[in-house]
Amino acid sequence: MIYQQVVNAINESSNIIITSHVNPDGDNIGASLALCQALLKLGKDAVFVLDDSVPELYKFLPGAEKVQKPDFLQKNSFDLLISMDCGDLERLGRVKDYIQGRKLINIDHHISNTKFGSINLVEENAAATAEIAYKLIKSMGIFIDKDIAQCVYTGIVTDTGQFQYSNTTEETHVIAAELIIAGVSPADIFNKVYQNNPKEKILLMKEALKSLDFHFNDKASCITISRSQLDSISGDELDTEGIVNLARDIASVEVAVFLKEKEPNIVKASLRSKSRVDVCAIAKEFGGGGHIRASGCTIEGTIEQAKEKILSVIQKQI
Ligand SMILES: [Mn+2]
Repeated sequence: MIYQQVVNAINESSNIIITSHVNPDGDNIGASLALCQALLKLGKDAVFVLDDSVPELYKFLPGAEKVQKPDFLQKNSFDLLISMDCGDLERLGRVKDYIQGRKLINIDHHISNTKFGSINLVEENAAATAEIAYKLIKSMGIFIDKDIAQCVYTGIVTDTGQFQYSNTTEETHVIAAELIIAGVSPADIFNKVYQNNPKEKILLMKEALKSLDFHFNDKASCITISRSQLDSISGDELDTEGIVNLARDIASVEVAVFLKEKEPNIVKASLRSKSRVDVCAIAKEFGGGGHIRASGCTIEGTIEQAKEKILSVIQKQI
């Protein structure tokens, strides 16, 4: 069985690198930190290497202060890489440069996963990669302490939209209950993750909402934000997670898009749907991917051009 293959590969290795995708979120940070701590308990030399910064929001998670940048791989030897929550090699950023000829375990739940590992533990029906990490840690007989439990719980809560989305199953809730038994305080996690926004994030939402418009009999909605709007609110790269949900959570809307101008002529699109449209298929048309109800891609052109391109693909599906 695939879990046993992963366990065997871990048992045969001593210096293990855990890595994950750029533009991190609660699930990839939570799942990676959980597995990293479990492997440390197993006596492995395990390090989480990420080609990005841990978002401020998730710095409370145990182990977040020990995350290393890819230059760590230049200076240190390792015998196994484990990629968490990453659908394709490109999203590993500069870590990709270090995988040639290495044993690589790919643990993920994205439907668009390209199975790039030497071992692929990909469960498309898992609500979060943190769920898979939890099952793996349990199968290795490692005690799930409060620290590990907090990381897993945060991954599950964020990737299920606080247990709202259709990926939320009976198993998700059973695992969540086990994590509470292990010491997690749901109120504490929700407070830290959802009631702790920097003021700038809400100001950014206010600015972005000015652009909200509707298409195809109000079944699609779109929010955009330009580079200059972003820069006018903060010099730092602001967290834009959650903005697309403002466009989605409207009665008539089935598909919502959020377009962010990353740099001139590079637009990052986030897509959400409620119950019918496969937004992973839409993202794939632009070289992106993700899940059926949540996906993303990058489109070349101005915001206006990107909007026109993506709306024309949405029109065919809606
Ligand atoms: Mn995930």
